[in-house]
Amino acid sequence: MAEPPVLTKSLVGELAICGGRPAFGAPLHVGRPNVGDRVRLLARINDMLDRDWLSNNGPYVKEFEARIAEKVGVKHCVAMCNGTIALEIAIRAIELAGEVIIPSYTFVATAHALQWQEITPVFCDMEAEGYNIDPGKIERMITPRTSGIIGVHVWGKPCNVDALMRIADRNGLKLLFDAAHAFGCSYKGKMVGGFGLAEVFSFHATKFLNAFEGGAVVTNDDSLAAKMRLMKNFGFAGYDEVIYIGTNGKMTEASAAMGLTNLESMETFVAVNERNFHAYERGLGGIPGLSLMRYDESESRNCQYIVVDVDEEIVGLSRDEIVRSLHAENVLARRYFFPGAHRMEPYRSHFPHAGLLLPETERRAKRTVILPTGTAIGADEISAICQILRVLVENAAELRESLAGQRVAVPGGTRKLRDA
Ligand code: T4K
Repeated sequence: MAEPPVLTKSLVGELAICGGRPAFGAPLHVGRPNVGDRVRLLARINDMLDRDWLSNNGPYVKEFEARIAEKVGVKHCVAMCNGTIALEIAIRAIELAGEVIIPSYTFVATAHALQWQEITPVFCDMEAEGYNIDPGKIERMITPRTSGIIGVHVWGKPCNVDALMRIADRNGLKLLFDAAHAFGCSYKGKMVGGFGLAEVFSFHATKFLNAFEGGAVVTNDDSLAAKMRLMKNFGFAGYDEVIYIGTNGKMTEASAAMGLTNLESMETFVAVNERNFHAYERGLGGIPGLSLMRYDESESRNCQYIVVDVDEEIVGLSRDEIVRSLHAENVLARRYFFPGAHRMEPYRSHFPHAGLLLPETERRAKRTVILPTGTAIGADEISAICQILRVLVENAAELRESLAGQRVAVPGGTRKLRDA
């Protein structure tokens, strides 16, 4: 019979990385999907099957678009098959070209959506306090080839929209937002979705609102919305009439059914995420060197991410030593967005020295750890995770010594754990 997990640990020797039994019998993932009422979902799927209409702008997609536009307070929502294609289509529709300034501290899809269309992403550094692009560093990145800026609302905390709008206006640049994390969040009381020329949501399985896979571009611009509707459907304006270059960016009816069902549970998802956030706040309280990212309580927020900054000098362990220790316990914490898009291909080869201009990004990428939350976990799991972190930090010196001797597998052999 499998040995039971060990939820309470107080000694270094009990830690799984030191040979103890893992705290959890099954992996705790970051990004477990939030799923609403299954009965409602299956009823919708049955209706869809009865209707024999599975894709191509079906009734659920139209309803989903209307609901999203209404929630966000914009004129148009154009639903797509995922957030990356939605970004690509938005970038093409607003006619970005040449170079576009983006943060490097983002999921690599923001950069790829540009590079895929042979537009060069120019990486700008992030704020010292916070996780978004630093408006004060944008203008020095502008060249005669710059056509726009893509702001990313990282972790659902809106970037400094006012400053970005001023910079875009002053320099004649187009402004788009990657709002993949920020559905349900507001900036100065106005819902994210209504800023810039357009904003792009992701409804991937791991996102606050999921549609299995899915995405959308929201905008108040009528002609832009019409153009994107053509683009996501091969450019078809009628049965045999193609009037534009397009691709296949359509959302399926099954995805829209999932999205609609989850929209109905949005308040529950926020409440669960907030409850989890407060459980982490209590559990991590007083652990020196670990700081939990806070959400602005005067704004709408989805609290979808538990983001912890690890100050190695205070903690006595690096972020990576902490992540490895958590993984040994079956807590699959993530190092988003390590190592920064500028250190991924093809950007690493294109701009080998980009890191020199991105000191805050390089710093943050080494210090940030994302912990599990969402409807898949509860107070007991969070309390156990925090207790493990407390044992790690309180015994950092002893643990480091014990880890120093351990070797781990790396491509091409093994290395000392600390250097891997
Ligand atoms: N812009 C930004 C700022 C983004 O963060 C993203 C996506 C995009 C654009 C592009 O939007 P999409 O094209 O994806 O709609 C994950 C997600 O796949 C990705 O959507 C997300 N950002 C990114 C931050 O995280 P990976 O490569 O880390 O995925 P993966 O497979 O490691 O899964 C993440 C975790 O979720 C795992 O711990 C397992 C868990 N998981 C995942 C799925 C799919 C589940 O428990 N169940 C599931 O069904 O990128």
